Amino acid sequence: MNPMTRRHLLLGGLGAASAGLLGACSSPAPRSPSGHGGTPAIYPTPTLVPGPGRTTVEASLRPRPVTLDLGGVEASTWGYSDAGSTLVRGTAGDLFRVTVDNELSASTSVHWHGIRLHHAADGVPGVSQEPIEPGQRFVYEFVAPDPGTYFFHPHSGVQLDRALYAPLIIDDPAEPGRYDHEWVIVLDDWTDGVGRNPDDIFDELAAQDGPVSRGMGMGGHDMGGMHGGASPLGDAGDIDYPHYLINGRVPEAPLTFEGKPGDRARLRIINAGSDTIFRLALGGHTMTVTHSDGFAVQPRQTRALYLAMGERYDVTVTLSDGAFPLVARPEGKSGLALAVVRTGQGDTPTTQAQVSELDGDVLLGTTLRAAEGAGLPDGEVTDTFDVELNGQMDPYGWGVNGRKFGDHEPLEVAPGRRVRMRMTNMTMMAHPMHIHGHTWGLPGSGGLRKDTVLIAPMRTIEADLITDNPGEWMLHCHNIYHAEVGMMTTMRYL
Ligand SMILES: [Cu+2]
Repeated sequence: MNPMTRRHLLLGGLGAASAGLLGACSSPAPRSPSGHGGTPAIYPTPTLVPGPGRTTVEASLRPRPVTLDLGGVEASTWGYSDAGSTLVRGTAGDLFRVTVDNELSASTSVHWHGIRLHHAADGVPGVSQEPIEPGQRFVYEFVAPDPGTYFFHPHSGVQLDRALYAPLIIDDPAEPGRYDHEWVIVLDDWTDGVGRNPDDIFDELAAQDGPVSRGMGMGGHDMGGMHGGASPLGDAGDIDYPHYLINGRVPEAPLTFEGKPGDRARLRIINAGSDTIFRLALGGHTMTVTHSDGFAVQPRQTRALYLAMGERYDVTVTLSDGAFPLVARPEGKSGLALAVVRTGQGDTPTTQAQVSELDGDVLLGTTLRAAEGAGLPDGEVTDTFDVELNGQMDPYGWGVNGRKFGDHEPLEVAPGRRVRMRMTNMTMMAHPMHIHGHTWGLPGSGGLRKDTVLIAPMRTIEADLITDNPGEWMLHCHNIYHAEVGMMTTMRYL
């Protein structure tokens, strides 16, 4: 479905009140989302005022065709800079002003994944803005209220499956920073420019036009193309990628992170993959998980953890003496992503490295608990919505509540409520569900804050949020192919 078709479908479902929102964004000229330039903002925009003593962080993104060296593998793709990626960093309470100049041949957008920002900066074409057409500029302005590890990417087609993503780090002014190194680790599944291109993959899948009726997915789930045996997360992703990357490098040419024995390292780990859940471990080490999707958790030790698409975890680790593989194994697929942590002598780990940690207990984020004071505050649930995840691999089709996006029924809510989403996965595959503009608290996990929650097959997860940020907000699977084929809906209130 092209963006225009989608926009029209969406407009058809919108009431008169919110049509004004789209009207406010209809100017094709470069504009600020804050309503500068004469168009009054529809929503209150207190979040455009920086916090006390905070500053403005300016950044520039130029999405464009680039050729990346993945480590002896050249890939023609689309990126935000010649290096592919452009990290954006500031402090909680800062005003971010990011200018996007679209040098692509396709329209694009930028979504600030996980940030509780005001609606006009959310970066969803057809919902919060017009697409940024080729040659156009769009300026995003928002205040990031919560510290943590985030990232950004287009909300346009399957562009995320190219190199159009980068970390967004929001520092905590109160962070004690008791570590010697901070490493940002980005995981990805890679095909663009070396295998089939993401748009072709999507077109082929979408052409199957499978049903998404309510109840359990009836289509056979063909395990024939899968590898690695059964996973507790059900069927693997839909796509076998030629490469799996850590920080843009194939495992045959891994990056090396250096330290000294006894150093403490903080790893901010982001799964920017489009169709791949990873198990991650640092060989020979135990990690302490400190944050999930930006928010503090009760510290938990583990030797391995799962990262679904769109999830982020911060871990700390005390480094041993030697050279160690940092590995991310794609769940249910063959291959792996690799980096090296070196503090001393030792052979450089290779793709043949045996990392026994990956085959032991693997931590699933929903088993974490919110840190003291970091959970969503308790309160009485005022509205409960059932959100059923439907679909199957063959014939390929994915949806929410028996409908594909465009034909979806928005969750209609009101401001000042505590909404519970009871999300049930009726399919044979795990789906990372992502909410925009809000951070859930999971009542089953002590109020754990998450914006991306992996839901295993035939499981139900309850996720609460407080409606304090008016707008129409996406709720969708972060498998980008599932989302684009229809596994998205919205929640809206004025
Ligand atoms: Cu999905």
